[in-house]
Amino acid sequence: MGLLEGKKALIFGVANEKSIAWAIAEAFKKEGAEVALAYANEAIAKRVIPLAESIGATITLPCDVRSDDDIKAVFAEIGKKWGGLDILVHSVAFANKDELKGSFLSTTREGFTMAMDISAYSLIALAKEAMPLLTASNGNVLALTYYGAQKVFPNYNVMGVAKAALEASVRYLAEAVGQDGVRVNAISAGPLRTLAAAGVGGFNQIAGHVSAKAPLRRNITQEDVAGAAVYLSSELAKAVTGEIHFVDSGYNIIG
Ligand code: KAL
Repeated sequence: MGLLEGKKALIFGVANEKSIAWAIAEAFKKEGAEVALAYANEAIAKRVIPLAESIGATITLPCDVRSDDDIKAVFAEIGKKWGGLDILVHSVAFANKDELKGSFLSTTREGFTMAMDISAYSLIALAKEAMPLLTASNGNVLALTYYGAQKVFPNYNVMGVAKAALEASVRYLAEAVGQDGVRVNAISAGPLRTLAAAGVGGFNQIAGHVSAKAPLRRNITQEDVAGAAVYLSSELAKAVTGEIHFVDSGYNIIG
């Protein structure tokens, strides 16, 4: 028996086969869950739909998380097809490339608003629409974050502020939905070479520092994150909520 046998999981944020969300989808499937994928736009659909088919995920839905109408449509469809939901995964973030270099002082109002909307507010918007489906099964919500929410890293800039808002939102949401039996947690993953990391400066230096200084003296893999995602979404973690759980080779404990 898998740890997620019979559970239904909706995952936002698969962009390609290197996505953390994709490793989570594969691990969930392996543990017996049924998986649906929501994708951001048509360009991404071309990659996501074949991936979905490869794990027998029959539900793939378009969703721009900036649109309340898109979000409503996704959960209406999940309600119609599944009648409930056990697991919601939020693995979505975006900031304009211009904001991810140079001085944080240059952050623009537009760039700040965009990063906050897509990377932090969207968790609240998704959770709100998912709640009627999640309550029936004591479901759970899982978000992805990065240590740049808590400490300053070069180039992470406005995304660090957005992740700080996301982490605080995890705690406030956990309090808001706990009385309905729903849990909310985040995984703070170490540096991973995903599409989001591509073309942004400073990644190699940060990854090099982790492999030199982290207690485990290595970088993590997408599968390392997926393992923690399975645990947090399973009955094993039924008393765990409002947590930011580091999967980072222990890097965050080093001073
Ligand atoms: C300090 C680190 C080095 C990298 C710095 C910034 C990373 C920001 C993450 C953010 C999500 C990246 C973007 O939004 C890129 C975007 O401007 C252009 N890319 C895209 O549009 C692609 C096609 C799509 C798929 O990407 C998105 N986001 O939709 C942080 C490193 C060490 C850890 C990382 C990468 C953390 C993280 O938050 O991803």
